[in-house]
Amino acid sequence: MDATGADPALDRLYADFEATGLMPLWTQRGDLMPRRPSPRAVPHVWRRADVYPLAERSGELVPVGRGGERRAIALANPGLPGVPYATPTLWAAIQYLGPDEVAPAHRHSQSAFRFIIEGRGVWTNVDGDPVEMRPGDVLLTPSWAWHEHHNTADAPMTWLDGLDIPLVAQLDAGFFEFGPDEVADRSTPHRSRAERLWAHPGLRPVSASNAPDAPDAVNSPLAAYRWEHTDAALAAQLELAAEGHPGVVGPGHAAVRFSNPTTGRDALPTLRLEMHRFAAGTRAEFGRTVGSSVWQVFSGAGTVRLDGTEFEVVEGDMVAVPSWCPFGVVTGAGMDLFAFSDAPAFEALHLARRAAHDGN
Ligand code: 1HN
Repeated sequence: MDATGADPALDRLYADFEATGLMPLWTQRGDLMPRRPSPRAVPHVWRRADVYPLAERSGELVPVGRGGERRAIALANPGLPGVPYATPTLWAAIQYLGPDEVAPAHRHSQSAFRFIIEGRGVWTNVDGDPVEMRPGDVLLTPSWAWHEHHNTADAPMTWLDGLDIPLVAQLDAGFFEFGPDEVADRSTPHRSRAERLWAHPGLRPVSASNAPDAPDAVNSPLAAYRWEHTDAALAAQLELAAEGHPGVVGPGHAAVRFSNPTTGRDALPTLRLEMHRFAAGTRAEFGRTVGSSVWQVFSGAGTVRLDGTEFEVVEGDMVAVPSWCPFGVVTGAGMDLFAFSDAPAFEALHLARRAAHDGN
């Protein structure tokens, strides 16, 4: 069926469709139902060496406070012009907080986490529980939790923020509320109350009100996942593999998922958070996955392969992997990669799908 016929009656029909707020399927079926995902987002690498100096310049020039709320600079995928989205579902940003600065309290329906690659001295207060931010840690800010950040150090601190902002925007599900202007709690405990209650392997507090089927059990009660635990878990996997025991994802490839201790599921309902360790000389193929992800090199260096193109990456570099894009990692001396993805949302919607290799 030809939509651009020379027939004046047909032209009038199309004009009347438009005037009436209608669009015929036959002129656009291929875009509505591609044979396989054809993302507008492109594979992309943001270099720490480019991004972090710009965050520092922002710190000198742009105040943080009520209104703007956060000095966060989003990774904007070149395939998604005009929006601050790393992928169609994921927001990723570098946030910069100077000495003595405060990012004021607010809450939103979007789920968030922080991943720290360097620096110390910032506490994020989540629903009244001050949580220290240290390198290698993953911190949660579940949907609708109040949160503010304050820097107690005399040096600035920078970290990665991940949120499900684009997904929530597409679903028209966003809510936001300002909190009080005054910092609720400037105390600086090394262990949050959440960790004191929950960070004991395999030990669930008997008092715990959040039963696995309670509505609030979709969010992990553990406010922080500390690097010492992540590192020990990854090291143990590789040691076990060297002793001939199971546990690794594949040869030289250890990984852990940050999970909700009340359910064993993902720590947040829309975001999957993982840390991957690739031993020296590892070649790992992830194949294709429906849904997108963002990766940040925590330590080491290596090569990521995105749809056949190789990019050298070093500590702090960030990578966007679009849906169905073949993805692989090759390491020389070894590399730790933090990853976050929209996988739980796709699994909940029964849209998750994988292909082992580059085939369709
Ligand atoms: C937010 O609340 C944070 O709490 C970071 O640090 C980035 C981007 C958009 C909207 C809210 C944070 C954000 C954000």
